[in-house]
Amino acid sequence: LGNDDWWRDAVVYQVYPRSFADANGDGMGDLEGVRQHLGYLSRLGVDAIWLSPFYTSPMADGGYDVADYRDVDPMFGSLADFDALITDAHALGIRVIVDLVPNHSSDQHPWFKAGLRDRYVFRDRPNDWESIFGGPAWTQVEDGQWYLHLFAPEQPDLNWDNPEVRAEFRDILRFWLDRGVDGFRVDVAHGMIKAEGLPDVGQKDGPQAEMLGDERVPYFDQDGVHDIYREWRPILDSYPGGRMAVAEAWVSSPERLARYVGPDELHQAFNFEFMMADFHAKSFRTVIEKSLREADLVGAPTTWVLSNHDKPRHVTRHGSLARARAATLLMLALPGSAYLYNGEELGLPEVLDLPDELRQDPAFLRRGESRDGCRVPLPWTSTGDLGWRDPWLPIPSEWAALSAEAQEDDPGSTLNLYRAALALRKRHPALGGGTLRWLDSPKDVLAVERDPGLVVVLNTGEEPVALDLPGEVLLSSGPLPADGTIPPDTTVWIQR
Ligand code: TEU
Repeated sequence: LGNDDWWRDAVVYQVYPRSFADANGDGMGDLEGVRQHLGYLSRLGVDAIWLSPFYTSPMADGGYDVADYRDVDPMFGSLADFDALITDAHALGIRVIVDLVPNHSSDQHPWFKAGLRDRYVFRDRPNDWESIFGGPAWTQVEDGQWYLHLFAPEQPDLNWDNPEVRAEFRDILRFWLDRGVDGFRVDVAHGMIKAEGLPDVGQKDGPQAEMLGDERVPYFDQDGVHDIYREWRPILDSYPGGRMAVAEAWVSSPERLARYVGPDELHQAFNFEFMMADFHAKSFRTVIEKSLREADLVGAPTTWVLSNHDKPRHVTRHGSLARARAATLLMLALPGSAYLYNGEELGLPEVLDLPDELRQDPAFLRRGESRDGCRVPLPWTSTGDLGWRDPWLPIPSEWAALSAEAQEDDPGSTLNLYRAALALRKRHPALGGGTLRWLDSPKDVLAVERDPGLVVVLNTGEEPVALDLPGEVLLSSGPLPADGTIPPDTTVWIQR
């Protein structure tokens, strides 16, 4: 599978297993569905897949509530299905990253059910911490004690001061490494360690999770969390073939993020700045410069993300498919690795009109925010049921036109744009690697030169722009007129 540093410029495709592909026809995606679509992923050109949780789970938070860290939920298949998936993926040169959820388990985990309170955070009295999903972060049990859950009440926080918890996770890492996984996506990687004495936050305006700012809350981004990664790194390094870990850490600055990455800790951290940027040349430039600061600090390229299972899809966030395609071509030309979210290659929008009674996100019940609209199953075929029987969330009928089948042979389709971009990325050393130099450009236009010899231009303005850039257009996110101008909401890759 090539070199140990594969992750530095990899394109990683996030599979949300429940929504990707359903092999057994029960309306939920499964691991066999993923295996059956490896050909599709290989033709798309991704280097790796990241599987969101498929472990035994009551699904109170889409599987981010794990009851058994060493088994597959029957809804998704079996360990044998996992082994078959990894074998076939590796045969196609596709690496496999799994999600690790160390901050909390399910309340159906045997430890919690057996009442092993020293492995969780139990107190006689709650403090003022709020759950990320809304409401207090504490729930009372029969005898009057309270337990901490930064997320849903069904997700009790584990006590990482307990050596048994640490030993268990080292063992879980080895369990999946022994099965051949190439890496881990570490969920809530800035959680786990809470400030000594669990001090009150004290501030009462707005959900605490949005107050990250410069004053860090006492339950996130605590120094002690780095000891855990220093314990994990030698385990990863003891396996051959470049096993890696990427942190999902929502922290306040590139400097704080950089602390998670390095030769003694994790290989990468998601850089969410790009996902939070507006569709405007100036905001993209600001965010790219900020992101490159992180890369400089850690001495390794950063990561880029436009969509995931927690945020509205970028077609909807940026306001149109043309803009989404333009943002994608910008992302795929930046130095570092890119994380794609299943369905973005089809140009799927956020589903905004799901009936309330079908929504399943615990955040919806508690604070009225729902992440279900980006978790609607992927349309595979253009006819009838779009490749699903009774899907767990209804697929809009208009998505027939966006199905993988409908886009397969259409040269202008989003699917074929992603394929062309990823194929070029494999061939062109300036994409994913190399250096970046800003070029002078009119307002509303972003122009960078990527060494060697590639120029990327994005027009976020309302008028076409004429640029005097000699070279051959390698790829464009939308149709280009014959007069040599770049239309609004378009990115082009030009070979100098
Ligand atoms: O997300 C962590 C996290 O901080 C997000 O919940 C974020 O604050 C929220 O989505 C804002 O929209 C991870 C997983 O990605 C998410 O799906 C889980 O629900 C959460 O952890 C708990 O495991």
